[in-house]
Amino acid sequence: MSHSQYPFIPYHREIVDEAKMLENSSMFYKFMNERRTVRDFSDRSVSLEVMENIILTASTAPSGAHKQPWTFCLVSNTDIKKQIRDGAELEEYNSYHSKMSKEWLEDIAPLQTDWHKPFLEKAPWLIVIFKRVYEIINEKTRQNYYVQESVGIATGFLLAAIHNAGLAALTHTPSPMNFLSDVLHRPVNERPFLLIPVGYPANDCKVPELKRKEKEHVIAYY
Ligand code: IYR
Repeated sequence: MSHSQYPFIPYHREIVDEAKMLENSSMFYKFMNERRTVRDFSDRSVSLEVMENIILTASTAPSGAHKQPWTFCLVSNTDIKKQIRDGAELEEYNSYHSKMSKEWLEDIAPLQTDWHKPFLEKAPWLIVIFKRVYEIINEKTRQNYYVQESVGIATGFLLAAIHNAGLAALTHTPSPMNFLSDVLHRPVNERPFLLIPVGYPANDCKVPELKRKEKEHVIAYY
């Protein structure tokens, strides 16, 4: 059976000896373990080129049928950032005052968050991730696959790339997020997935003292 219309190309990874592999994996773990979610940003600028590299890295993520079902809206415009802040604060005010359960509020108490979201104007960039639930090609719809998984993986790559660049981010989920589609005039096949402010942490930035689970609690061995 010939698949010549779907060409394959050779793929190799450089063989890394076991000692080096152990060192690389341990160093990468330590590096990623330094990543923290930040809510206190500096207004110091970050170049567009850096942001584009970060997004291109995210877009290398695997996706169902290689559809890359994502759009990363990159916002620096102060007017649009204000509209996003206003929309988010309206939703968050309602969440904190009536929608979130007592248990939920208890669970996030250590993060000391509230409905005020000044970082949405302070951070130099907002990345608004949209998942593309289907494609529109020549006015016809075409399916995408495992969209939630694909966009989740791409977001993980994005957060790693932001950390690697020496920057910080917040994975923010004002709920509901429909206002983002309106503010950014997104097409009907896209749904908001996450709102991610990116920048330098403020000089006096503090983060909650959190512990991460030990390996016994995250790995089940068979
Ligand atoms: N979305 C709200 C509340 C919130 C919810 C969870 I779950 C968190 O981990 C943190 C916050 C907010 O962003 O304030």
